[in-house]
Amino acid sequence: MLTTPSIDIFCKVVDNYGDIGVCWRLARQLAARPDCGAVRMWVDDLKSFARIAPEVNPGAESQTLGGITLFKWDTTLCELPETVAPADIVVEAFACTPPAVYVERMSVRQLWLNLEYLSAEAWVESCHRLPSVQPNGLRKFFFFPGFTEATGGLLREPELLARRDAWQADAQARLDLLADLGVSEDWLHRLRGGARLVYVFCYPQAPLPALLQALSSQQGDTLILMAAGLMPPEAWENFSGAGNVGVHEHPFVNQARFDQLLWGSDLIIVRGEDSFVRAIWAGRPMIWQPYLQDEDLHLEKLSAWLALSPYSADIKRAMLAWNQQDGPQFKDALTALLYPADFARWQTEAQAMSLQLAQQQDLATQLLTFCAEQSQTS
Ligand code: TRH
Repeated sequence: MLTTPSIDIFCKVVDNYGDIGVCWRLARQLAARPDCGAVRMWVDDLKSFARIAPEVNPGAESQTLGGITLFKWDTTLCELPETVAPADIVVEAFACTPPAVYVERMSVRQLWLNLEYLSAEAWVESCHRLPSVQPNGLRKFFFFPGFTEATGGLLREPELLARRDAWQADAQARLDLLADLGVSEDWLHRLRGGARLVYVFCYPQAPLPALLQALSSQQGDTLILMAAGLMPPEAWENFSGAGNVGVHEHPFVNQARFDQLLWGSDLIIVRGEDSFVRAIWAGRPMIWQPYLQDEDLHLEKLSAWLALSPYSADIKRAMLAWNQQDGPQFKDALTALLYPADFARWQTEAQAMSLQLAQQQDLATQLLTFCAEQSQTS
């Protein structure tokens, strides 16, 4: 029986910030638990990591952050100090495979999990928890996050929704955060007066001009907030709206602040995996753009999730148009959804989804429970 197991998490940053974003949240959630032992992380790209966690020193070979030991993972390295013994639980994120020298030191004593990408596709349920026998005879288990009882659930800290609710009830906290990120006094004034705040975290293929047109056709002001450098400047340059839409680019913030930016927005546009889940927890109207894949596989991912989501057909149509880069269709769909009664329905459906998914056990808890069960049977 495993009591307070130690945990090693391996992460290779393939692209963007989602790989490290997911691993960092998981590591912190595990390290904060009383039923968990020491947590170590091995990450190959500390520069990307430092953008979402400024406390990370990209030049250090090893460092300790909030009780978590972080090692720079040089993937060409063929040796490990003799003192490095594998932890009780070994999590490789997204099939990144720990270094061969580390795997050689593993035995049946270790529980080895491959934490997979998030998908709502039906096949995930049948693959979750499946073992795959490795060349050295060890078993590696697939661990799939997901939206249904038969999956590993979603990353969610204890009391997250209560913290979100308290923050959303505090109008000044939002204004202080925005002021801190350089939003102008003019826009702070407009937000105080009820201007809409839209957070945009998208891939460059998204039909941004259609978003700008839909928002500028509305009565009232809208401020779009997005991380600096995310879109090329041309994305905004040719837009001459009615003067009621502004764009503010903010410097990258840590994940706690990123969450608050989503909590404080009226409409959230997200992408990939981690920001997607955080937008769900924000409980506000959202549009998701899955990571683009060949042969439009991302559209299958989107459809699978939409089929599970409580959203009405018009909201689904808007999300599909955003992902198919269909500007005219997206503009019409969003414009219709911004009518007060329709937007109120969108708010209700978003709120219901976050409450419903929060009934599931969170991923970190499910992962530890699975490992405890496995250690009893092996
Ligand atoms: O950056 P992404 O596009 O990452 C993607 C996806 O994870 C995708 O599934 C994966 O296959 C691909 O990478 C390789 O989007 P995602 O998943 O939303 O991750 C972004 C992370 O960055 C998330 O943890 C939030 C964080 N973030 C901040 O902490 N501060 C910021 O200022 C911003 C803009 C993001």
